[in-house]
Amino acid sequence: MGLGLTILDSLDVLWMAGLKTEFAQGVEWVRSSLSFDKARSISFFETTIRCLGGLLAAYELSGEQVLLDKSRDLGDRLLKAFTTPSGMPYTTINLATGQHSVPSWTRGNLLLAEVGTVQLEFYSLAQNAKEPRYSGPALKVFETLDREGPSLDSNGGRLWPIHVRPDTGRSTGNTISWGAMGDSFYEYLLKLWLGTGKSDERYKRMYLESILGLQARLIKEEDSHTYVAEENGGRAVLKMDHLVCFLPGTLALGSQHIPEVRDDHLALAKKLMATCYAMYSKQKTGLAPEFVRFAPGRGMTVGAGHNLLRPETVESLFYLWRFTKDPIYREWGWKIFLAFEQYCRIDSGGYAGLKDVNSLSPRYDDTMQSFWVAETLKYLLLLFSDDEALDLNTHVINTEAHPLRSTWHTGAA
Ligand code: DMJ
Repeated sequence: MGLGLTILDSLDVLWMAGLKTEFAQGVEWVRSSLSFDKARSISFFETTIRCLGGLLAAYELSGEQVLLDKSRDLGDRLLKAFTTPSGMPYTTINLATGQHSVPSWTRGNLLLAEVGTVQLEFYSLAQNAKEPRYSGPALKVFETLDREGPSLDSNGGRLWPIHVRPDTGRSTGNTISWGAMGDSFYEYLLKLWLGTGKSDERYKRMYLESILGLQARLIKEEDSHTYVAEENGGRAVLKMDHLVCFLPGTLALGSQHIPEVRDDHLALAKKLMATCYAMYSKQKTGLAPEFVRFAPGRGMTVGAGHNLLRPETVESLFYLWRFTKDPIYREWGWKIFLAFEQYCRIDSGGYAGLKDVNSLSPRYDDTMQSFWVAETLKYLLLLFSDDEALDLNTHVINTEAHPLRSTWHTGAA
């Protein structure tokens, strides 16, 4: 995106890993070379979760003023995206000119995960900058999704379609997914409740409605694997993206804060965690494909065999380890780490994604996604660190693994 993305996404993990020299080099680059005055169209969502989230987390850890100054500059530019008639943010934004658009491939629709996964970052910016104007538009998106979203199912559950109308903010179509295009909206229902110091019960209610909807309509069993299906046109689609593997971690986190669902949600988290690990252990390289299918009598099969170095399974292993202290979660994480080392590490430096997780002579995709450092390596570091490495009572971790302070209303440090 022309924004030093990997540097911004990596600052906080450098700090947390004790790599203070490299952290200082990154901050120096931000001070001397980072400019958001770039006349090109970029993703509003990706820039918010990776760049704004990365800068804010690094600021909170280090207190380096330039990181907050750059966050404000970026926030001011990103705010110009919240100008659809409904107040939902546009999909792309030009940080230099403020021009925005909705891409044609979504048939004029916005995507649930993109409009519903920027709230923690803007809320954090508002709190750190002491300027409430930064959070208003993003928080209003959740009000609109609540008001204009689907009605409750008979069991009190509620699942939001992945498409949203920019003119009204209304949910449209009947594709439901907790993987691509839906995933992190559900994650932020819980995390926004926690991140805002549990100050707005609306987010908790929406989160619990979504889990009831999930349990009634999408949770399936095949060959002893409990998994999360998708829905299209009212019919179940028996596939699961690796992206869904954030969910065991989110369920486990929620179970610590909502006593009435504690046992139920933790039990579901453990079952889904085992399925996510099986997505790795069943492949020749020990690395998971992008998605799997489930068919009666055939069990779990590969849907798309590439691996982009994604973090979701190690993310959930970290939460499950933190809350249960069952050593199996560290054992699984260690096996995944060794498989990444064996098959994705490049001799000349860095790591690359794989084109086929069942080929033992690696074919690389020649790309090291910034979330490999920001998320996958950070969650592995946290999985094998003592609890003091990150206090989950005072922080909530954004969808790009950037820890943000969550105690604004309780007064705790
Ligand atoms: C990351 O950018 C975030 O975790 C996002 O929520 C989902 N996709 C990638 C990682 O897979």
